[in-house]
Amino acid sequence: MDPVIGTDDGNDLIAGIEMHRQEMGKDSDVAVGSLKHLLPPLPYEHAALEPYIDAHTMMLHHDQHHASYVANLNSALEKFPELQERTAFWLLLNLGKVPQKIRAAVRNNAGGHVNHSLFWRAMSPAAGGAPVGPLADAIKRDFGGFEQFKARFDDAGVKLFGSGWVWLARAQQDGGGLQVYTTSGHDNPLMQGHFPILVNDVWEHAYYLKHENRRGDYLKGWWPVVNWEEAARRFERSDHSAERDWEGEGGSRPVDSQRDAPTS
Ligand code: MN3
Repeated sequence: MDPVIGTDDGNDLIAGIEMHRQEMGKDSDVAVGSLKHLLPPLPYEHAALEPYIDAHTMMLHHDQHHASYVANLNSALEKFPELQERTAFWLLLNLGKVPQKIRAAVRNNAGGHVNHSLFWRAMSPAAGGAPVGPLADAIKRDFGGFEQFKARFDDAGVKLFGSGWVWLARAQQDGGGLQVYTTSGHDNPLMQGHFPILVNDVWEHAYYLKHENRRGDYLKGWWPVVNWEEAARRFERSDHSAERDWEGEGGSRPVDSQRDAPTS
């Protein structure tokens, strides 16, 4: 797949790499060792999603769990400089090009990094309500209505055995219909050619402090923090994107490349 990223975010990332290469005065095939995956900052305070998601859960979830996926991804790539400049999304979509020795670690940790990056942005303080516009129309068309969609989403999340994620995703084939389903571990819908629109984390670490074993309560109580503006943006973007355009959708954010870019 073409490694060039077709998004604004990606262009920033590529620009950062190019600046670094120029500064280093090296050929473009020299690996950029300093371009490590970084933990993106939460787009709001830890306590911002209270009372729906408690601050302590958010602190552990972002500052510890997500951070550990980033650290483990960097660690897995340490001896493979040729892979270090790839985005987390690229790695996830090109596991066949990742050496067998680190493939499972890359799948788990690049996936964890990408999915959590999407997840933080899927939520927002003072959010909730219902989607409007083309996404609302598509939800009505494909699920019969917003309430039916939510029931389907909650049901899928409850029924997932073990750790994973529940998604609203859009197929690229078959008319681009919306689907609700789960993935295990940290797999992402893009791995099966579906564009992720909305996601909730149903690993126990996402809800156990507040809801203990009651995953259904967590799922039902999550809707008031859903960022429908972001979901609508992703839905509209999915109308006109090729697979290579999706790489900037998670994992590597502009803040990452800015941090990585040399400060001359
Ligand atoms: Mn999680």
